[in-house]
Parts: sequence; C-alpha cells; structure tokens
Amino acid sequence: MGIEQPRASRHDEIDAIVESKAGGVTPTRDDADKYTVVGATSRRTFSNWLTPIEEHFVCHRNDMPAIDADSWTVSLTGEFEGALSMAAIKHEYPTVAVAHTMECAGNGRGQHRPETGSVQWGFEAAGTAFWTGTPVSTILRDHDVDAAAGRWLTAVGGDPSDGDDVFARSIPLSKALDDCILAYEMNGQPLPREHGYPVRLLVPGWYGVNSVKWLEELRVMDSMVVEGALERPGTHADWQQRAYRIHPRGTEPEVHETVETGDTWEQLEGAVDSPYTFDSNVMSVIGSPDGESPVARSESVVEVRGVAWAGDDEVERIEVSTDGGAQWHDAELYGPSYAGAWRLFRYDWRAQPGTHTLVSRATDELGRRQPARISDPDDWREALETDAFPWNEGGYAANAYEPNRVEVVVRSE
Ligand SMILES: Nc1nc2c(c(=O)[nH]1)N[C@H]1C(S)=C(S)[C@@H](COP(=O)(O)O)O[C@H]1N2
Ligand SMILES: [Mo]
Repeated sequence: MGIEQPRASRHDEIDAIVESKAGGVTPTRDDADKYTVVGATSRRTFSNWLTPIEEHFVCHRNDMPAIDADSWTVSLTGEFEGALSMAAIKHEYPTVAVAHTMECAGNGRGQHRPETGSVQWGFEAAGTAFWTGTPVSTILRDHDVDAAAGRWLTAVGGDPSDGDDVFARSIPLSKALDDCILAYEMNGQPLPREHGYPVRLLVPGWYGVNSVKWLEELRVMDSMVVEGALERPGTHADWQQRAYRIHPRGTEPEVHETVETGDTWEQLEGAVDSPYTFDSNVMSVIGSPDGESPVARSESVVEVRGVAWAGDDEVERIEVSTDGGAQWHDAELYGPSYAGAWRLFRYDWRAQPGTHTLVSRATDELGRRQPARISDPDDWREALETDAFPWNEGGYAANAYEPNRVEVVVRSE
C-alpha cells in the first residue's frame, strides 16, 4: 500500500520548502522516509499570535501536484452534482477570512516512549494563520444540499499517490456548514503550493489532516468515507479509517460509517473506540523565554509568553510553573480571541538566578486539562485517570505538558 512506502523525492521537496521559507522551518526526523515534514525552527514562533507563512509547518505524504489554477475544478458529488472553477469559488460566493490554529495530529508523536515510528514531531507542528476563502455553507445551500443530521462531507485531495491510496477525509456535515471554508489565501497571500494551491478545505480548530490540500472533490454522503465509497479507482479509506486513528498497541481500528461526536477528547473518554483525530485537544506551548540563551536577572521580572488552544472549544485557564510542575500560577490570556485559533498568554515571573524548568498547562471550557505525561503503552485504559495521555500506536493527538518544558538559565547580574 502506498502510504507504507518510502519516498525518495521528499528530500528535494523539503529542501525547496526550507529555502522558500528562508529557514523559518526545519525538517523533522522521519526514519521511514515518507512525509514532507518541516516544522517551526524556533520556539519563538509560539510567542506570537500570527504565524508568518515562513514559520508555518508543512505536512503531507505525496508529491505536491503542479496545478494550473485556470483549469482546476472542484467536483461536487454524492448528494449534489457540479463542478466549481476557481473563478466561481472566488467570485460567485461571499469572501470571508477565518483564523485557524493548524496542528498536525502527529504533533507530540516524538514524545512517545517507546517511539511509535513515522514522523517524530516535538511541538513544532502547529501554527495560526488567517485563511481567506468561501464558506462551504453557501456552496452547499446554492446546490440545495439537504443538511440532514448525521451526514458527512468527504474531501479528496488532488495529490498523486505513489501507491493506490486516495487522500480522502470526512467531517460531519454539521461542522462543514458551521465554519469551514474553501481557502485560497493564507495570511493575505495566494495559497503557497505546499499549503494546498490553488484551494484547500479549511476546518477551523480541527487537526490539520482534516484540511485537505489541493482540493479536487467534495462529496456529501450519509456515511464517512469507507472502502468503495468514492467513484474512482484505488483504496479510499486508508486516511480516514486506518491511519489517524488513536488506538492501543497491536489493535486494528474498527471501521465506522458514522460516529456520534466529532470531539476527539469525548471519543477518547470512551464514546468511540479507536477515536478519529477530529478537533484538536487542549494544548499550550511556551514561546519565550526560549531557553536558547540565558536571561539576565537585571530584567527582574521576566515575561513568560506563549500560546494555548483547544480546537473548536475555548481555552478557559492557563497555568505556568517555573519549577517543573511542583507549583502552578495562573497566567493571563490576552490578545485576539477567535473560535478555532489559539490565545496568547503571559505570566510575570520574578526570576531568581539559577536554572529553572518552565512548563505551561491549559484547561478548556469543558474542564479538560492537559495531562502531565504520555503513559506507558500498556496503560491505555487508566491513562487519562492518572494525568497521562494514552500512548497510542500511531502517536496521535498527544497533548502532555511535561515533554514541552523549557530549561531557562537566569544569570545573577
Ligand atoms: N491532499 C492532502 N491534504 C493534506 C495532507 C496530504 O498529505 N494531502 N496532509 C494533511 C496533514 S497530515 C496536515 S497536518 C495538514 C498540514 O497542512 P500544512 O502543510 O498547510 O501546514 O495538511 C493536511 N492536508
Ligand atoms: Mo498531520
């Protein structure tokens, strides 16, 4: 199967992206040699609300398609029919912009012990951008799609696989109607090729994998994508039903046609076995101080600054510890507040000379707090009750705070 094979061409692609992004991103380790993966070079990316394109991570599996936007169409299939040209997408519908914190579902995978294989991300696979495009809801209304409860929207990417797998992802139609867009600009620039030019689905607050790049087809169905669901050759359900599922070691996720909740954490708490990676789990990263160089004590009060997000839920509380998690202090959330995008936080730290371990932990509006660590592989069942995120075979959706700690040296002068 395609998604298991190494891909030699990825190195050239990564080099070109690193060059175009002027060093704001750095390749991430992928021993299996499959993915085009670059992440934020510096922790400082997480001390700003807006992530410049140059610092925004990239993640995909196949070679980027070379698309002629003038002749590109997005076909509408299943419960509706038609094809949208780029001109139609841009000019026949309202233009909106949404803020979205894109986080790879594999962010934090590299913190699993033992390692889980695949891309060893730390915390660098996250970024917040403004995405400009057309609301999916207006397109669906224009095509008289019956928004019956329980339906699904499947998005198919135009990236050519070196195997026979099709890159297809499904989201509940209710989410698509709520706030999803077909995005053709990122931070006011035409969508860069590596981010999905000329158009991608953008699913605010949900893990990056749901935001299908190089969008080629939108399909409305009564079920999410399963094998044989699409009218095209190849395997259809690898990316929805097999990869990007959260499950213990040695288990095969069961295929579901539908699930009752798109909330990843609710699934983890038992609503669905082998949860799907839909909305992002509550998470935070300190951006500054970055631990790269000592902090001068003469600054006396050091502002600890970072970002916190909770998928399409709100961040309610953010705490900072300067002693590795023994004592916690409430920090302040401030700055822009958009559904689906992270918040800035700050904490005034009266720093004493010495070496300190800084950590942050966020709690969302539903009372879910980042766990301290990732569990041992065999502790799947009791993980969440013991302040641990369940080690899972694919290394998905990890949001533990201890692995993201930063060691900061404070000089005495
Ligand atoms: N067509 C297509 N879309 C895709 C992917 C892909 O491999 N093919 N990768 C997904 C994954 S895993 C992530 S994390 C996001 C990353 O988006 P970015 O590269 O713009 O940051 O794109 C998603 N969309
Ligand atoms: Mo991803």
